[in-house]
Amino acid sequence: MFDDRDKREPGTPGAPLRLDLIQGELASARLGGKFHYFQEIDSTNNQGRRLALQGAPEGTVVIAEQQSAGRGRLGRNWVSPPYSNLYLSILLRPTLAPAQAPQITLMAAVALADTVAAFVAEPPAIKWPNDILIRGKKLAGILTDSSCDSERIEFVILGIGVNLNYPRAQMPETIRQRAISLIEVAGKSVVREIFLRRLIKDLDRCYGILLETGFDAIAPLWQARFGLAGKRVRVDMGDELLIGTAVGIDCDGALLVEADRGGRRRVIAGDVIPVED
Ligand code: BT5
Repeated sequence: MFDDRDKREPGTPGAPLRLDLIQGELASARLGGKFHYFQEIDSTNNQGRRLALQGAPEGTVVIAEQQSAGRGRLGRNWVSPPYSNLYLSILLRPTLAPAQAPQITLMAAVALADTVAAFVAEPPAIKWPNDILIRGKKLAGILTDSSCDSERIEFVILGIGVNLNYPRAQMPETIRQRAISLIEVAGKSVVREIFLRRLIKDLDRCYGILLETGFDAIAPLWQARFGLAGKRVRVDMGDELLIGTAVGIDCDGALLVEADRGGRRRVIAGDVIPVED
């Protein structure tokens, strides 16, 4: 059923991914040594977890043309139409303590923002903890699922969804006002294989920095791309609504907010919404 698609030139909109074009180049890297490719899957993070439990090595990539149950955080959905975007999950087995797991999300946001910046002149912004925005709209999201025991991280599934050749007109109403795709910013379609190769290399570089030098070396890179520094924010923490001014991140990746009610607060988990004054 995919015969016609398979005949399209790689890189043309709607053509299947040609992983053979990039795999050789990634063979020596920590990440991207092996790809598991699916035309459709429930969620690449779910498949990554299944492979991790079977003992797959660090750097294994699961990538799908579409997801039938793409996941965001807190049970939310990731809209995953076929053959236009990237949906991938990378299996990591970092030598980090469980409390350091959030650093993986922040490290990945730096890498993903660097990749995006290589394709468009308009600077991407990181929205804590896991969104990449352009023009204030969501271009990409990161979902990390970790498995830990009390002392160490067993594995992390680092999931990334990024809108590349996804025209606004095709987006469902639920996300059309708040989402964006690189094709709209670049004014032309993006060759997915080139984006993917660059992304894996940027992730490989940033992950190496995190493991070898530590989060102190990632934090300033993150801070430089933090779109909300000094801005008024509302943080929905589920059981509490915090209003104040975003400052940046703490040494462990927690969001720092100067609360209107006084005091500097650390946010470990929550949704950050910019507030118009
Ligand atoms: C995220 O969650 O932003 C994490 C998204 C991670 C998706 C990747 S795809 C590969 C891997 N496999 C998976 O199953 N997931 C990962 P969150 O911050 O909770 O944001 C979810 C919200 O973003 C939704 O409730 C929508 O409002 C919005 N959204 C959904 N699909 C979108 C899309 N394609 N583009 C922009 N926004 C979207």
